[in-house]
Amino acid sequence: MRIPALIAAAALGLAATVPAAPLLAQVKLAASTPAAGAKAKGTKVVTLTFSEKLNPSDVGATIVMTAMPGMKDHPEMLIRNFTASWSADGKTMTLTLKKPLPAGTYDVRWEATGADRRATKGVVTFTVS
Ligand SMILES: [Cu+2]
Repeated sequence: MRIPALIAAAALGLAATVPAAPLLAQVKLAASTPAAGAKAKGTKVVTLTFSEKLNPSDVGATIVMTAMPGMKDHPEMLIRNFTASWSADGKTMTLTLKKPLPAGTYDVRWEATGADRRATKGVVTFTVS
């Protein structure tokens, strides 16, 4: 009796309170290396695995150093020396650094537009010693 219930709710102006199962789920980060909160060592590769196949041109990622041992008030420092590549299944983006990341705290900030055409963003924070 799902349809009559929806019609009744709409008639009462309550359609927004009816939980609707979206046909397309919003893109999510399924996994990363290093993982969020990880204490890593000698990191030269960062991977982001998404919940669905993505078009590489719909995804952006930056690596930002936010803290460094022994340095107070470290300004955000954009790490640029990496190249991005994609897995054959279109779900995993790999950022390969030219040199391992120096000791410090990093944010990997990503933004992706999935099949539902909604942009989602997120951040993975980890520490390198
Ligand atoms: Cu730094």
